[in-house]
Amino acid sequence: MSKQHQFKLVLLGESAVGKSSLVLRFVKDQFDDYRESTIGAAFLTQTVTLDDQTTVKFEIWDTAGQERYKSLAPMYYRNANCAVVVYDITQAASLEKARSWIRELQRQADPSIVITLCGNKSDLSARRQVSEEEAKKYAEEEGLMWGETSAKTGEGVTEIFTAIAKKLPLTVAPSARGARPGAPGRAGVDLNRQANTTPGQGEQCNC
Ligand SMILES: Nc1nc2c(ncn2[C@@H]2O[C@H](COP(=O)(O)OP(=O)(O)O)[C@@H](O)[C@H]2O)c(=O)[nH]1
Ligand SMILES: [Mg+2]
Repeated sequence: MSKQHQFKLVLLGESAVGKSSLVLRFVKDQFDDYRESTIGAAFLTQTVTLDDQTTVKFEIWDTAGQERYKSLAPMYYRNANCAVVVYDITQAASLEKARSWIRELQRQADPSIVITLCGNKSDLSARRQVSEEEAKKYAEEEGLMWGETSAKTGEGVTEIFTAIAKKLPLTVAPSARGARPGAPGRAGVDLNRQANTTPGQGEQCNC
């Protein structure tokens, strides 16, 4: 009997590191040089096949990196099973921003969240400011998964999402995952509930 597992995944990271492009590559195998920036957040799904019996469906929340949307992020990561924190290998400052997102996740997200650090724009290695060694070492110290991708060429994209799918605990009943009844939202609203009900209704994607 085949099993489909479902996980919530949130993308975080500085603006313009390529979060939306990564999702577009992963979900539609497309790339667009002139994308409009994400407003608020966008929701998409994609399924990864691990073997004949096992598929993992990701419910992907692509957040906007701009500071003015930062206060919305907890709503997306609060009940996420996994987070992909993206930096741009040609912008050292974007790794600093990624570290700050990771610290926030370690403090505020569910302790079981699987965090992946993703260095995007690997096709621009001639302009590289962040070495593989530096990022990998940091990820190892923090117990994170790490990989480099290019949303432009597609390099590493399927691999990183497949690695996440393999890392997620497939033995837990899907219904027991994600939902944390009674966990109060920081703003006094039941944000879990909102995040659970939004998909399907106002699916928003500006791909
Ligand atoms: N060369 C290159 N450009 C990329 C890559 N990923 C994204 N971009 C470009 O970087 C800019 C920002 O991408 P976007 O996906 O909107 O970033 P977001 O703000 O993090 O969602 C756009 O001009 C993209 O075309 C990549 O892997 N390689
Ligand atoms: Mg975006």
